[in-house]
Amino acid sequence: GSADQIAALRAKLAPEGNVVSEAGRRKTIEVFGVPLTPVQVVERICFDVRERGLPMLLEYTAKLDGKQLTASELRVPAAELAAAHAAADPKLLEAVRRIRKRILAFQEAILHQTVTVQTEHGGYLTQRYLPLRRIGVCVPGGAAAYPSTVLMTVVPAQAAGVEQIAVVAPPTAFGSYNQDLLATCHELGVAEVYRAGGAQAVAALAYGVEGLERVDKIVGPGNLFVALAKKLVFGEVDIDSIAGPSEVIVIADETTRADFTAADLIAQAEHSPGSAILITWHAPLIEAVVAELEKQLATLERGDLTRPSLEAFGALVLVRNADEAVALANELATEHLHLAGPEAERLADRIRYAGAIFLGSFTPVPVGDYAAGPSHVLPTGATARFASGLSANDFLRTNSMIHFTEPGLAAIAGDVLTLAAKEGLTGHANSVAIRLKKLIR
Ligand code: HSO
Ligand code: ZN
Repeated sequence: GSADQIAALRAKLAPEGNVVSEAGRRKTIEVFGVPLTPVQVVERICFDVRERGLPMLLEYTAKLDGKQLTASELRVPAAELAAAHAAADPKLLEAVRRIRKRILAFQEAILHQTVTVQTEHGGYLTQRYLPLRRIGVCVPGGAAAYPSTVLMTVVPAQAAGVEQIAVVAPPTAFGSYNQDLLATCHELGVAEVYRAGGAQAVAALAYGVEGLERVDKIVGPGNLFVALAKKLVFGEVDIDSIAGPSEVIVIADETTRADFTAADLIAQAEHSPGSAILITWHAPLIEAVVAELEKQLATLERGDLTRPSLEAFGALVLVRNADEAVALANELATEHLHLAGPEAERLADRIRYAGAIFLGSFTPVPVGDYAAGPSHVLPTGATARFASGLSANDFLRTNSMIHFTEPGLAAIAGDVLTLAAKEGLTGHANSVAIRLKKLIR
């Protein structure tokens, strides 16, 4: 591919609404009666919530989400969570329980372990991992309800040992009024669910408002406003990486079934927006996939949402060979990379940049979206260059611990004194030297 072709594909992976998209950032909106960029809007919302707390959170919820809530309606009552759980489809709850176990098993297995290195003369150095105390999870409520996002954020946090988890979801039918979402929270032991979304919810989590204690870290996906607000509050709280619209690249070969691949592209586009790119060196596959897409879209329930998403953010790319496919995939650093052919493992060895890699014909992305174990909160918009998917380790922080014995100090003192002298910090030098005198007999 030429540089132009790569740029065109990259644009498909960073549609408007993605925080890394220039177009999305520049477009102005009139929330406050004057045209402002999304960044300016978010700055104002965060400032207001920080300065004036709960009344502003409720005001923005009314203004932007169209839902007038009273102070006591911000938090979903315990009885309502319990009722949603009691009324839930038993099949949902059974699935949630089984999936929770799978996620927990994987997330616990990958947890960083405290490391101690013994040093000379009986000293030691330790890197100790401790869970965060209190986190906030953003669950989106736009184009669909996402109980799976609750699983994929809350369970890794629980695996890490986080004590308090506050979930925020917009006050919509797909958000915090969604009964499956509430039932899933209850099943996972999440007792704090708040009816708030967008930048105002992020600000409330970051700064705290009456009835919602501030958190130490905010995770979870969201629209442009959520993403920009997370960026803004970062530093006063931690955040996870900033995820935009979902994406997949499928690399397929002559053995790949066109109906499988079409279904995989549709599954991603269904997020609407969601980008879906097929890369192959087998030209007939492209024709076959086009035909399959038409066939499957015709019978698909969400076809009206999926078709425009495919048209805007989909692409079928013919390359010369597997090497070119790998190079292009690395260039695009996509959220999901599905290596559909029998050579998946060999190709995966050469993939450096991707959020999650799906290997083989029987590992469609939805398995990872819903049930496998690694979190589905993954870096999008080519941020896989530097960002990683969410995991239990993101809910840990460390203390280093340093212990020296008297002879250990004597052994290292010379180096400390040399640097202290170079920096002109005689107090530092003295704090070591004063201990040394005792040793010098
Ligand atoms: N593909 C989304 C996750 C998701 N899919 C939730 C279905 N529900 C981001 O990885
Ligand atoms: Zn998905």
